[in-house]
Amino acid sequence: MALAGRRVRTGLRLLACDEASSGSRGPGFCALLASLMGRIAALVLAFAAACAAPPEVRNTRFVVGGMVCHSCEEGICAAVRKLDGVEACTADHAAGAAEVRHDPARAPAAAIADTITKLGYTAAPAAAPAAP
Ligand SMILES: [Cu+2]
Repeated sequence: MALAGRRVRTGLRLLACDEASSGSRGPGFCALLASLMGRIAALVLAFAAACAAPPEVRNTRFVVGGMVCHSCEEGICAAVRKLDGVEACTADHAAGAAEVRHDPARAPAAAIADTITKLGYTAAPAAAPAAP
């Protein structure tokens, strides 16, 4: 039978529609399938939009040990600012801290701490994150 051959060739989706037209699944099945496909497409688009959304930039405070003068602050921030995803850096040797404005997706706090540590200081994100 021609219909059987068509089912084999065209695959699942048409098979479902053929069954719908014969009444075994009700007339709304194809419409339901189309609406489901539409929803999946909308979901994919929403996901793509989320990926293209502006990065979530935030401030992270680091406890930095070993800074003794102003040029320590400068050296640390010069290195940290070179990281992709870092927007700003301030360091305070008296407070033993650095404040970094960064996109955690591109410049995670761990990578920033690592950069500071490689310069010979100790560094760790402060326990309580600073307000964005
Ligand atoms: Cu110094």
